[in-house]
Formats: sequence, structure tokens, C-alpha cells
Amino acid sequence: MIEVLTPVEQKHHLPALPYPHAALEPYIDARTMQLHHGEHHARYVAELNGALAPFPDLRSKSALWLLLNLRKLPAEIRVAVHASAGGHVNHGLLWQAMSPTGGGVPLGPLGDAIARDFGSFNQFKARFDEAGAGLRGSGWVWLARALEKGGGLEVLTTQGHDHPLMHGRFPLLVNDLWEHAYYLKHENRRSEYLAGWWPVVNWPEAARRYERSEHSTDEKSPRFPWTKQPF
Ligand code: MN3
Repeated sequence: MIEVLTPVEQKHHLPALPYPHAALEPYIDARTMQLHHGEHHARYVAELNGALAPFPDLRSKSALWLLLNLRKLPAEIRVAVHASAGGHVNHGLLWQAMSPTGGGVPLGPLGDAIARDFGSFNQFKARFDEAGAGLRGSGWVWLARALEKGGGLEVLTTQGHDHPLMHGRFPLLVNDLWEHAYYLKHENRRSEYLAGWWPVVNWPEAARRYERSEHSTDEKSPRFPWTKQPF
């Protein structure tokens, strides 16, 4: 018998966009946002709920917990949960990483850390654009922080829907390198999309995540970042 979940029973939900679809125009077009949020992200949420449906015990787990504990899951849903929970978590971060009032430069401790670890803000941007352009296939490009105490900043890319915490890095800022993120407007020109993305970057959100990452080194701490935060 196939179990049919009503929306109320579903554990994972598509988060509302924090701004209208057209709010990031002209940098990100409204149609791309409609499809990206309402179709692509929504599908990952539906796939995750579907994979978990036969396993009620797992419905209490956050998407991030599932992603970081794939080896504890039944083998038959590991691949599906890896892709769908990763897609859900990463897209949740992506919407927060952008803002209609974005752009500019990061100030405060994050701005200082970027200058310290990359030489300058412009050198960081160049590194981020270069890494994003260089990833083969689909994935994500991140500004992330190493989890060890006093951890430095790094630009890294992840394949598919892998997440930096799967690789010991706490994510501060992300952009999506899957073609669905840019193909309507930029076609195959990923570098053009990356270079044109900076005016919508939500630096206050990245700065908040940087401050939260200060507490990321102690797994027993109640402020350990992923115990409370869905993303
Ligand atoms: Mn995407």
C-alpha cells in the first residue's frame, strides 16, 4: 500500500522566498526565480518527503541532519536523500544569500576576515568567480569557514548537492552552478552569470553566518550552528 502524505503530515516544506520573484531583476530574472524556487526546489522537497515516507522515525530529523548522517539511513534511500536533502538545504541557503538590497562590500568582522584570508575583497571575488566557472558539471560555489578553532575562510565548490558541512566547512555564502540557475538569461555563459551576481549578494546575512560560525567548533555547545538551524 502506498502511503499518501497530506501537506500537514509532511515534515519538509518549501520555504517562502524572502522577496518577490522579480525582486532581483535585472540580475536574476523573474522567470528563472519562478522555476528555480517553485519547480526545482519544490521538487527536492517533494522527493525528500517521498523518500522518508516509509520511515516515520526519520521524519523527526532535519534535512541537514539527514545530509550529515547518510550512513545511518537505510541503504535504499541514501542516494535519494543525499540528492534531495542537499538540494533542499542548499537552495534554502541560496535564497537567503541574495537580497533586492544586496551588493556592496562586507563590513565588520567578515570584511576583515576576507581581507586577511584573500588579500582583498576583489581578490576574494576573483577567486569565487574563477572557482565557480571552473567546476565541471553541476554544483555549488561557496565562501565557507573551516570548523577548527579560529578557522580561516575558503572558497570551495561542491559537486551535485553536496554541502560544505559534509566536508568540515561552515557555509557563509553560496551561489548555484546548476544550469537551471542561469540558462534562461545567460545560456551557456556561466562566467557572465557569476560576474553579474554580486549586486544581489546579501552581505549582512553572510556576516550573521560568520558570527554564528564562531560557535561552530564545540559540538556540545547549544550554539553549535546546525543543531538549531534548519539551514
Ligand atoms: Mn538550483
